Amino acid sequence: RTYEQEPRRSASLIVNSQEPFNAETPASVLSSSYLTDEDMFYKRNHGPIPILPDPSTYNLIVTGALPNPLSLSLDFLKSLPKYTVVATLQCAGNRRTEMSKVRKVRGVGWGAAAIGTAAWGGAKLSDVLKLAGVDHFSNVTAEKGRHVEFVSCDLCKEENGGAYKASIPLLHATNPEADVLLAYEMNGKVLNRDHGYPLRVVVPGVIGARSVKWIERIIISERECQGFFQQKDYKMFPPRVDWDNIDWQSRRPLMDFPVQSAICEPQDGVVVKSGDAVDLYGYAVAGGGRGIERVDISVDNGKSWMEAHRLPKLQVGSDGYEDDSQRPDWAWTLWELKNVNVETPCTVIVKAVDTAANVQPADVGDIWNLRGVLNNSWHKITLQAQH
Ligand code: MTE
Ligand code: MO
Repeated sequence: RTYEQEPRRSASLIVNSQEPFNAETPASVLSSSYLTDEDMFYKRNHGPIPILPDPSTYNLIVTGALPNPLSLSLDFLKSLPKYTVVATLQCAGNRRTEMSKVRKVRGVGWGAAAIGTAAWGGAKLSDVLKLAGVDHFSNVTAEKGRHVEFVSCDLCKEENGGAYKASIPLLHATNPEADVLLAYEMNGKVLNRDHGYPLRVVVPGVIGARSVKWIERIIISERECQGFFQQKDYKMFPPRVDWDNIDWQSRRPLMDFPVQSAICEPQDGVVVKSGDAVDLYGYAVAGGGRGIERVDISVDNGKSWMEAHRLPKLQVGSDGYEDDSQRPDWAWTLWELKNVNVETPCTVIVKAVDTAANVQPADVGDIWNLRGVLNNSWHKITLQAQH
């Protein structure tokens, strides 16, 4: 298949690669609304966008090591209890370009906007697996089942022309509180082609690579997915490992993303008169359902710190949690710090602390890895002096 029937896209996206289409949101758009508009949401692809048959003929196959294999129509999936989960999706390659400045890494370059937050609507994967006979809370488990593999239908060169696929552990998939969705809606609208129409997986708190779009098949298996993206990509290596001495099997596939934050406004490199006040805006997010405890800002390259104001989170639709304090934190915190006097030129830094007291590393060099994944080092911009 070729790239002749790609969907129409907003001209305001920042395109990092045309074929496959990889594009991110202008940073100032990210911090301007809690939910990211579908058209402006980052798009991360490994092949052409598939063209799906009539939705009335679509069937999701649930098969493998489980008591009752299923074939489910879209109408049936929509008849199951519907949950709306506000969750941030973040590519493991977010902020890769900064890491490449230390030493070149391999992969599509991304600024700080390979991330976005949407209200995802759909059925819970745990409900579907229960129908297939696998229940998190009883002794009915899949025979030899340890992993849940998601198989798509987009064809990628990394899979030698085969479909994109990934897996998550069975215990994660069957846990209703992990809120893993089979989503058919994004921000209250029918999921569009770029984001997985008619059905995609959303694994909240986990790197975007496991949230498989255009899903066709779910396979319960003894082993984790053996595909390229699970085994030979999206793993983190120490800085000493390079392409000539890499042993992919020595590391596990990435799951939860680490605590992250970025300054979305002002833009890096803008001119500000010394002594003037600036307004700073950005996001902070933690993986694994953890929230953001604190956002620290420095305008003197880390000599002193101020605390940013964390904006209230948005909750839309029903995610099934009656009590706010019980709800896992799957979505980012937008923050602002207004009226900050700056002596230019200066370096502005943001770093966040999550609810488990995890902090971001100061130096990108310490976490350098050859694939340029999980760059969550302190995010910095410079403000130039006026001449
Ligand atoms: N699913 C399929 N079928 N094909 C893909 O290329 N890319 C993954 C994931 N799911 C991908 C996929 C990656 S790496 C990311 S970060 C997210 O989708 C991006 O989702 P988005 O394009 O909806 O933002
Ligand atoms: Mo990704």
